[in-house]
Amino acid sequence: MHHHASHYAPPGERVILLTGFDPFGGDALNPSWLIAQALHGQRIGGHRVESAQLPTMFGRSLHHLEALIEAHQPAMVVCLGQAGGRAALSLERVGINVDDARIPDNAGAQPVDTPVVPGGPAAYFASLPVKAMLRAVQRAGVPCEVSQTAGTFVCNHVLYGLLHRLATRPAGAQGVRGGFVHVPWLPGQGAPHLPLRDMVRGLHAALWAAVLAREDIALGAGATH
Ligand code: PCA
Repeated sequence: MHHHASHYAPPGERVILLTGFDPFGGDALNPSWLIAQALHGQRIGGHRVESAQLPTMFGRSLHHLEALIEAHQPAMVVCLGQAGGRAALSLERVGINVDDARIPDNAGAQPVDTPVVPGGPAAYFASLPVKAMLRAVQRAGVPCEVSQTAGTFVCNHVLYGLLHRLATRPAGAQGVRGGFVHVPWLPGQGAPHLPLRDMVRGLHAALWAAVLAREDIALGAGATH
């Protein structure tokens, strides 16, 4: 009996769900999706990476993510997004309960000061060990930082919605960790930028650290302003 590798998941194999977005705001590509694609099927610390694309749309992005979580029952969810203007892989610490779009999303929606989840708490902290991930990525020689804001566009929308969903799951489905990593432009999109291979290597190191570190480490990575 033969199983094609991509169709054969050993029973109990744990999944890291890794998402990227489609291009938005006039860009021809989105590095977040190229990185997710490059890591699809990789085995990291006993987990298998399952990659998927989210639409850069308020609402639809989150519904799609929820369907992916139902389908794959991941042990960990890491969403990636492009952050033009940033120079390093940005490990997001927090998602906030507000949509405030400076540009329209890919469906033309441009909400201003509406909640992601009406009546939800103001914010959720990412449940990934961001400091352990930071150290691992920096040791791999890839620029990395902890970020205190994921903005108020679709990426923050997805981060907040993900964390709300993980925090309010029924008992028995707890313990799934989730978070978000913003990535710089690729060469050719603008400056600053990082090569795709460096971003893929950095993300690999970050996922490895996230799987291995049950507890986060104490490592100063705050911002003065
Ligand atoms: N970046 C946008 C949305 C999609 C993406 O890749 C953001 O930072 O909100």
